[in-house]
Amino acid sequence: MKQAEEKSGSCRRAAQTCSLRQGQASRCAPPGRPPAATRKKIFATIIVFFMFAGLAACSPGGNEQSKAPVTLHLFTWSDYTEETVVKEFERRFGVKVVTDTFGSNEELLAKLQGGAAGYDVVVPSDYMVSILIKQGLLAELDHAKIPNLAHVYKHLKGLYYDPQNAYSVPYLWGTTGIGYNADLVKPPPESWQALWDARYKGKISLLNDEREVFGMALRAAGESLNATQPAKLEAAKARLMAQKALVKTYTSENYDQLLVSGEVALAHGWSGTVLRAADERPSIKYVIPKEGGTIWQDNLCVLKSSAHKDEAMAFINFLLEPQMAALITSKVKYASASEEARLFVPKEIAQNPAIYPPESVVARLEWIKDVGEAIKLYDRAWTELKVK
Ligand code: N2P
Repeated sequence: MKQAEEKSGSCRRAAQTCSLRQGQASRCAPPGRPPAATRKKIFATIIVFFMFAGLAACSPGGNEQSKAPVTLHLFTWSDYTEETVVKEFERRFGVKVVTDTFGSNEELLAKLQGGAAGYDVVVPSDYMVSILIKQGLLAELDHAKIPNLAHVYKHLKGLYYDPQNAYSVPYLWGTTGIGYNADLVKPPPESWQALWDARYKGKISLLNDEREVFGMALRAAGESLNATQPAKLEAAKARLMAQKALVKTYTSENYDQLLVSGEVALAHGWSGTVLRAADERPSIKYVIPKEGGTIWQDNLCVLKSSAHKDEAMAFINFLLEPQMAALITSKVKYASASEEARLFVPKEIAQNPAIYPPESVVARLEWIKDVGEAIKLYDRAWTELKVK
């Protein structure tokens, strides 16, 4: 991307230089040169030549201008894209972006394993990056093409799931907690136990996400959300089964609207989505229960099967441009991995502890990890929970 930008910068510079030279040439033609009219023709030819060469260099495919314009397919979380940023990328690079969305990491994985063809850029969370790497689905990144990686917070790079960031670039991060309507829920919830409070029967939603839901039930019982012992998972399942009669719906995609409309009083959900609901209805609040919950980071990755890896990396680099990253964070209300971006977001966001939680809160949180073979226990328990 940087390359393309440099190209477009030099295109502008080339055009300026050409016109400057043209002016100088006609003013200071030394004796013995061809007559003015001929010189003009030569200059015109040179200028036209450079204009075409410049246009070719400015096109995203560089010297491949004869090919049809590239379309990049982005597969990302719902409500995760800021349209103006995508439009700006399309304008600047002449690449079209088509976006498709998913609601959970498992949905992303299932689609990719099912052979979903044609996606270029995907946005898995931490533990899913390690699974996709293991499955050989991700392309190695060329860091020279993603210079904006330099703006990413040091402590968000090199995490357990991709220690060299060879396959993933940190994008947005956040937490999982409870969104609640303070007009309906009194006193304000402090514990995950609020999601088992029979007074809110039929007014509770949970994420439609097996690791998040089991993680929540495990943390509520003081366990790690990465527990692998069958007895612990059985116990978590029993608690979730008992809770089921209170749950209106398992959804990761419209609980903000359910909170706003008042159909739901308590929603197990992700920080930014709840905060967006709070913008629409100020009685909506976000809390991370005292037992702690998930901290997660979503990442930009290129699929090994992508036919447009250069454009994909250009896009990733673009999303990490501090001003672009700031626009995204301002809209989606998830913290940008870019340290620079925080300088460009409004103060109410940069200093909002629900978006950028302080160290003391982060200390209570846990990352979801790839549990290896134990995922089969989770899958089975989740299926049982959803069908019964
Ligand atoms: C919001 C997506 C949040 C991503 N729609 C959670 N990893």
